[in-house]
Amino acid sequence: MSEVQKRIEENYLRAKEAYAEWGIDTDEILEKLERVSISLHCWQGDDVAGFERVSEDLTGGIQVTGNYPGKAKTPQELRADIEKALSLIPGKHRLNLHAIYAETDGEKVERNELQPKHFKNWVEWAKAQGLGLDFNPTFFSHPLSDDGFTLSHSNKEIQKFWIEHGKACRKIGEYFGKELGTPCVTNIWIPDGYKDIPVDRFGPRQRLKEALDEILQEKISPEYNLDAVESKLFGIGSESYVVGSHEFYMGYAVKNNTLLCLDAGHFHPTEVISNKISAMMNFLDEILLHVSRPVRWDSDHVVIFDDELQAIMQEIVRGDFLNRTHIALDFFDASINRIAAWVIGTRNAIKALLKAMLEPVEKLKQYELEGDFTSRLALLEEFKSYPFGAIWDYYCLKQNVPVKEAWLDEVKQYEKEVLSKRE
Ligand code: RNT
Ligand code: ZN
Repeated sequence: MSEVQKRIEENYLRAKEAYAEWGIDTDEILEKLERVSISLHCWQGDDVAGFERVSEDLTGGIQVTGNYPGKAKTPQELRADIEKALSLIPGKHRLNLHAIYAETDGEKVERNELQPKHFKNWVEWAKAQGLGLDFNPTFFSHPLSDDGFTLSHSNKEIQKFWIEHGKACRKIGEYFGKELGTPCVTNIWIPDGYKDIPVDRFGPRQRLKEALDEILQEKISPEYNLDAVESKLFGIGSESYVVGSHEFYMGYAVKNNTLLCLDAGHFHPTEVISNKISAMMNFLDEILLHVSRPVRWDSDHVVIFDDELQAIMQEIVRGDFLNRTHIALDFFDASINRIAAWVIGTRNAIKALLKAMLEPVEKLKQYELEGDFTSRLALLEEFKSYPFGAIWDYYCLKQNVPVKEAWLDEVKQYEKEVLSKRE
C-alpha cells in the first residue's frame, strides 16, 4: 500500500468514528451508495449533435455554447469518450441515449421508422461495459419540428409522424430493457410552444394529451420500459407559452401513472425541484430527475456541488425515495473539455448523494417533531463540516477511480493523445 493510500485509509477510519458517534455506519452507507446508478447523458459528449445529420443545427429552444476542440463525431469516438469518463467516476452507472444517436449504416432512416436494430451497437457495447440504457425520443433538430410544434401540431400529418416516432422509441426502450435486464426509462420531452402570446392555450394541450395517449396505448412491461414525461417553463423561441408545462404533465403523469421528469432548469429561477419531490411522491410510484444547473435561464451548465444539488439529494435520502427515483443528468457545455464536464458533474451528483446519506436523519426528524428547532438547526449546521471528504476519498479509492483531482491528469492525457488528434 502506498503512503497516499495509507493516509486515505487512516483519514477514513477517523471520519468513520466521528459519524459512528451519531449512529451512522459509513461502511454500510458506502455499500448502499455503490448500488445507486446515475444515468449519464450521452449528449454532453458531442453537443447534442447525434449521428443523423438531417439538420445541422440544434433546435427546440435548447442551446450549447462553446467550441472546445475534440468533440466526438462518430459512435466509436463517443463511446470511447464515455468509457474514459466512466473510468474516472466511482460506481456502476447507466447511459442515457437520444434517438438521434441511432446507427443506420449510412442509410437514411426516418425517425418514425427507427427500430431496435439501429441501436444494436449501443446494446452490445452496454453489455460489455455492464451498463443499463435509458432513452429519449428526439422531437427537435428536424425539418418537421422547425415551426416549433411536434406532438401538439395542428397539422395531422406532422403530428402523426411524431406520434409514430414516440411509439418507435418505446419499442427501442423495451428492447434495451429486455437485452440488459434493467428497465429503460424512456423520457418524452417536446419543445412545442409559442414565442409570443397565444390566443388558444387549450387547443395545443388537448392535442398533446391525445398524442401522448396514442403513444402510450401499447402496454409494455415495466420490467423493460418505464415512460416519463418532462415539463418545461420556457425555451428560446417559446418564451410566452410552452404546451408541455408543469401543470400539464403533472396532471398527465398522475392520471396515467407515468413517471414525471423534473428538470432542475425548467422552472422559475427561484423555484426548486428539491421542494417538489416530496409532493409528487404522494401521487406517483416513481419519478425521473434531470439534474442540471440553470444560470439565469435553462442554460444547462455543468452540475456543481451547490445548495440545490445537495437539497435534491437530501430530499431523496430523507424521504427514503432512492428506489423510486431515477437520477439522470442533463447538461451540455462545449466551452470546456467535454469529458471533464461529465466527470465533474457526475462526481458531484454522487458526492452530494453521499453527503446526504451521512446525515443523522432520524435524530433530526425527532428534533423537528419535538419542536426543538434550535437543535435541528445546530446539528444541520455542524454536520456541514463533518469530514465527509474523507469518506468520499475512501470510496473513490475502493472503487479504483482517481482520488480527488487526480482524475484531471488522466483527462489531460487523453486530450493530448486522443482528442487533439481529432479534426
Ligand atoms: C430540454 C430538456 C431535455 C433535453 C435533452 C437533450 O430543455 O431538458 O431533457 O435537455 O432531451
Ligand atoms: Zn431535461
